[in-house]
Amino acid sequence: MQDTGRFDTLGRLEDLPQDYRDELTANNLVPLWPSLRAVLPPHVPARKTQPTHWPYAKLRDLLLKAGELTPIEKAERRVLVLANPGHGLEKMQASAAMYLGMQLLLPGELAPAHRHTPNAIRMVVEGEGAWTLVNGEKCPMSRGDLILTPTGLWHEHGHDGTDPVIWLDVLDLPLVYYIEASYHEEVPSQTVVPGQGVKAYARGGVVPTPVFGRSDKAYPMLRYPWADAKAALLSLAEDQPELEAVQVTYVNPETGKDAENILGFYALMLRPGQTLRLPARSPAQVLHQIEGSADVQVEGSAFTLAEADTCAVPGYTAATLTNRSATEPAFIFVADESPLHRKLGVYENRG
Ligand code: GTQ
Repeated sequence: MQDTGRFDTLGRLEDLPQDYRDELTANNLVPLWPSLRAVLPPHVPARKTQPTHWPYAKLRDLLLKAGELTPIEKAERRVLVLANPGHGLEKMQASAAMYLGMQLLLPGELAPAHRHTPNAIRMVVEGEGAWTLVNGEKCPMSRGDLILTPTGLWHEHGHDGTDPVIWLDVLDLPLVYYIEASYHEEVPSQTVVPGQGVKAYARGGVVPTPVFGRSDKAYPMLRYPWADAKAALLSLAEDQPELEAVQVTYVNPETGKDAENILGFYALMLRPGQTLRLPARSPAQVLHQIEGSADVQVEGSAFTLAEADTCAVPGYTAATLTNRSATEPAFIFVADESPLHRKLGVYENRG
């Protein structure tokens, strides 16, 4: 046998005498070698995140039922969490760093003001007349709108309309909780202040000139209307007919960087009939169908995203998306862990 200098079979815990193991335990010590391959597996990380599909039709039924069963005063946030079974449902994780919740607000209800260390966004799924007040900025909620509630900003949700409003919450809660930095604070209410990022940054390519000093807002734009993101995708697709991945990134218009620090947010358009293979990259992703319908293939799993359906794609895994319509584009909201992976220096694109 050739000596490669590698050790193929490492010792097991059971190979050690019981009294030695007991003494290690009594001294809060653990031998590394029985667990070395588990924590540093060869080539591909161990992932608990499983490809998971949450069809909206069922989720909507159960969420409306929660509206009957639990008044807002007993919930504060009336949310059903989209939990990835690979992590264990009780962990309330969609992936290692992402939390997903579907939230219901009924006409006249108020989800009171608070702020917390995890960053959040809302992707509006259904209904009109609700709003989120973020550090005093009133953000109306319409289908497909993206609203930021970044770390430390006060936010509350209200509803002046006549029908239920439902939105998807995406938070980096699992990560912030894991690093033992997750907490919240309450405030009785906020006052509405003038100045809306969506107006100040209304057009791509031009930003307000700081003649008398720059805005001191770390998050100058809080609401990204779907009408604008959709128009950007349609004109990008028209301008660049050869472009394979017609995708835009939601950015901070002052810095051009990701809209939030930990998770990334994107809108993707599939051309009529298009099949797009998303490369295997280290961050996990979440896909939410805004308009149209798409077939998704991930490793051994396949599902069809109908409108408002959501799914999770593990990291280091390619996904193939097919627009089910031959005549209409399909639009997908994507959330991923790229900003986190890039900042930590572990981002990889394996093609
Ligand atoms: O709307 O502020 O899904 O604080 C989880 C935690 C929503 C919210 C969630 C929250 C919120």
